[in-house]
Amino acid sequence: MTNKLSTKNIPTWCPECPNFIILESVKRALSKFKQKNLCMVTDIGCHGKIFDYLNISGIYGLHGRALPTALGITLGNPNLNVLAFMGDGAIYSEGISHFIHAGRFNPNLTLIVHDNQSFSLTTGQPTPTSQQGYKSKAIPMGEPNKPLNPIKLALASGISFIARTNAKDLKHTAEILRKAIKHNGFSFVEIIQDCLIFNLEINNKDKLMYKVKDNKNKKVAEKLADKWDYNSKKGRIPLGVLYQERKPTLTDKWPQLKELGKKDANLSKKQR
Ligand SMILES: Cc1ncc(C[n+]2csc(CCOP(=O)(O)OP(=O)(O)O)c2C)c(N)n1
Ligand code: SF4
Repeated sequence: MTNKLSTKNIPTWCPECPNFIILESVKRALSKFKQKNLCMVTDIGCHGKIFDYLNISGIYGLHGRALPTALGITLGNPNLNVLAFMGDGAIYSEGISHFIHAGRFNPNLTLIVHDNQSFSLTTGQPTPTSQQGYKSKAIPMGEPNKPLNPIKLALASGISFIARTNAKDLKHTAEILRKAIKHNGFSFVEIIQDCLIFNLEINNKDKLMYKVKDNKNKKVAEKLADKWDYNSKKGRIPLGVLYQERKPTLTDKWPQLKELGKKDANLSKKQR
């Protein structure tokens, strides 16, 4: 799709990498929002290259730190729609504490995780969502630990919008991203993104995937989170809005931020 959200940069992702489809899903989701109110922070990794191909303002962050950077932007201007793009290595390893606290603080921003169960840019080291036994040149004896289930951690951390999609399903990912950005509070979208070069063994789980209706029941969400353990190609993988609740946001909790929001802070008259 060539539109105002595209740049002239030529993508350097591997041919047919599902990151291309994620880029198109994001553009489709963002087409409904005012471009001047959008802002992104990307992490370091293959996913982070999206910074070069998406024509919105932003910062190319430090590895594992895109989320606190996005939170800082939200503090400066609560009226922006801020998106943080991170890899599973970045958020569930280096950035794990930020994930938990973002759930507690509930800032009004969206975290998009490209989960390929591998540190792909740096040639396939295991991340916290890699399956037990995963072998790469970095870990020839195989990963000894079981993977983290980020959906369960998100629920335990109080994240108020939790969704999962399949990168290969452009339309569904765009629809869920739109809902995530509209959500008032912290929204987390985990996108299953096969890497075509590293950790191939866990790829192609499409047959296990099924879509659920938007869910607001915590007990149901806990059951949905348990359906797949990130460790094997067994079980079923629910996609969609796995949990959503309305609870006070960071802005609701701090009167100073509310005031800043009213003033349309940091936007010049021309931009408004
Ligand atoms: C603090 C820090 N640790 C490690 C690195 C090296 N590093 C850069 S990108 C990367 C891998 C990124 O993997 P992931 O976040 O899963 O994204 P992907 O490449 O799979 O999209 C690593 C380990 C770094 N730049 N900074
Ligand atoms: S290494 Fe994997 S994630 Fe990175 S661009 Fe290539 S296929 Fe995509």
